[in-house]
Amino acid sequence: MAVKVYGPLRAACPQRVLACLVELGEDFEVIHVDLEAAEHKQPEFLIRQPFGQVPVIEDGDFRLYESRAIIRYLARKNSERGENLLGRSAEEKGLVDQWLEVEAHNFNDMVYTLVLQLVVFPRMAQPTDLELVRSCKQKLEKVLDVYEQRLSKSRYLAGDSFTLADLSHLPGIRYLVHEAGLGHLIADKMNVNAWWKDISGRPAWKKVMKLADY
Ligand SMILES: N[C@@H](CCC(=O)N[C@@H](CS)C(=O)NCC(=O)O)C(=O)O
Repeated sequence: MAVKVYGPLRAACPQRVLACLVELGEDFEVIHVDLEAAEHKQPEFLIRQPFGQVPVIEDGDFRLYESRAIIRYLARKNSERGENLLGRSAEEKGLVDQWLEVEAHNFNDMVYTLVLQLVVFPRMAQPTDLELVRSCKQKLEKVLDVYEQRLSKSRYLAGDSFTLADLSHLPGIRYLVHEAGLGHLIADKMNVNAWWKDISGRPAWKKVMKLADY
């Protein structure tokens, strides 16, 4: 039975889930949620996701929200077949978890603020806080210095194979590069740039981009 994914194809968190489903070769069906019409704040949607955010999945009778919890669930469920996205040894699994946490707490927080200030607010004709943008960019550069160091030692964040740790960064970096005009933050770092080219060139991500009609 196909996994139902609730969320627009063009939102970052649903894209994280879709990239994972495509990597794993699992069937899925996207159920569009119109954020502009605030469908995600309506009682019918709040039954599925009480915080009023996308994505949510339904896998048969099982319902799950929080995109990083969803990708972990999907990867565990499919660990016997398809790509191994969780790491193999205890050490590699530990590193996958470590970099997933770094993505969620060190990287994503900065990207979220920058996208809000540079992409969302201008679209809504609201002013951009340039001081906040400056300090966020500075903080993100320091975070990416750590990535540069790490990626000088291994091809992927958790070692020699592509895992959830890498996958989870795809939507955020796409926003930086293609929507916020901050591609130089990636391009200026040799190893980070090579890693981004590698992971964004994977057929699964290209398929998600095609589905989203970019
Ligand atoms: N931690 C949540 C964050 C979900 C989230 O922020 N979703 C955004 C779209 S990427 C959303 O629903 N935004 C609309 C809103 O928060 O009202 C996850 O990873 O699933």
